[in-house]
Amino acid sequence: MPTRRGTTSNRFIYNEQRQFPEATGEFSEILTQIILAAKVVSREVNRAGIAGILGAVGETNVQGEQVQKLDVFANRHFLDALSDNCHVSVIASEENEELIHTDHDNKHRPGKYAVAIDPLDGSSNIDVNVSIGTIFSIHRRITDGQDGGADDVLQEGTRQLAAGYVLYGSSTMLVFSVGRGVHGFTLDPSVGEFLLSHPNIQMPKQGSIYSINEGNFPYWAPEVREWVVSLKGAHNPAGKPNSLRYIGSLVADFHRTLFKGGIFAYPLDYKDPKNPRGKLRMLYEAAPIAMIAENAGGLAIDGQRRILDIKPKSLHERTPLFVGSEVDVNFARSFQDR
Ligand code: AHM
Ligand code: MG
Repeated sequence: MPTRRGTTSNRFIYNEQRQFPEATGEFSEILTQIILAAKVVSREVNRAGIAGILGAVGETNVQGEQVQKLDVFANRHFLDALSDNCHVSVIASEENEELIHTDHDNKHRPGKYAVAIDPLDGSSNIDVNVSIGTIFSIHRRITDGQDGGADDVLQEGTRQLAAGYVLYGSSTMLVFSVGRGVHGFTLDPSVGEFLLSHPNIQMPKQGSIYSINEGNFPYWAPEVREWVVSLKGAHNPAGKPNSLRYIGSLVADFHRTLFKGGIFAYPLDYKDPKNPRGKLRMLYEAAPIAMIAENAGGLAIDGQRRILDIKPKSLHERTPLFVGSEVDVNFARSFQDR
């Protein structure tokens, strides 16, 4: 597989596809559509910094256009891009309560794939110019017949064909895996392409950074509190107080963890009436991030169980998540077993 830096994401996907002579190109087309929408969303996220000039959300801006919320904009663009492609049958989006059926005009040729997507994650950071992201996951359909159904997305994470995210940060980056390695591409706005910048990403086996919303400390179970306290002392894998870094955007916090090692966690806030089952969603947050983590040599658990082994029961199911370097995730797990 060519991993020459500077290869465009589309060329890379095409080269990957050529490894499978039976591939029809349909799956590659879905990835290409996601990438196209990501470029449009990236442009809009960058423009949002001058929102004051362009007009406030809900108003008409100086060009006479209605100003949309960025998450609504992103949802529309990703859904359009995926529906424009007759290979996707159903989509689960964080922005839509119900499953979306894309196939209604394509009854003669039902799509073979199901997509779960969080079009713009990190909602608390959208309006303040802090990094946000898109997370996606692709499954092969398992239901028969013309229309897809919820079962097509409600599959274990181990069955994901591809997963990835786009980070809208100081640069826009695309990181994805189709099962063989994890690769990172950086958007070069001058040519409008994602270029391979980080081939075969490997997460460090161990780090010394933890990332968690520690304001939730009073809501955590005793073993989670004990674990976090130990990270501030010397009795942990790093043998010294770990550094705390928390942005509050899963994509950004995970991206740092992927490169620098350590752990990101959103535990069960079992005493919090807002999030009694954890905050993050299995289908379009935890499972795709877990696939990237594992394919880069890391781990992802819900405290005890491997995230990728869990079969979700509903579209917006929530889960606790501990993801990161192997040593650090196993250290967190050891507290659950006490
Ligand atoms: P969102 O889907 O409403 O944006 O919520 C998900 C985000 C994640 O990106 C992030 O890890 C987490 O919520 C932060 O939550 P909190 O603000 O409770 O720390
Ligand atoms: Mg989200």
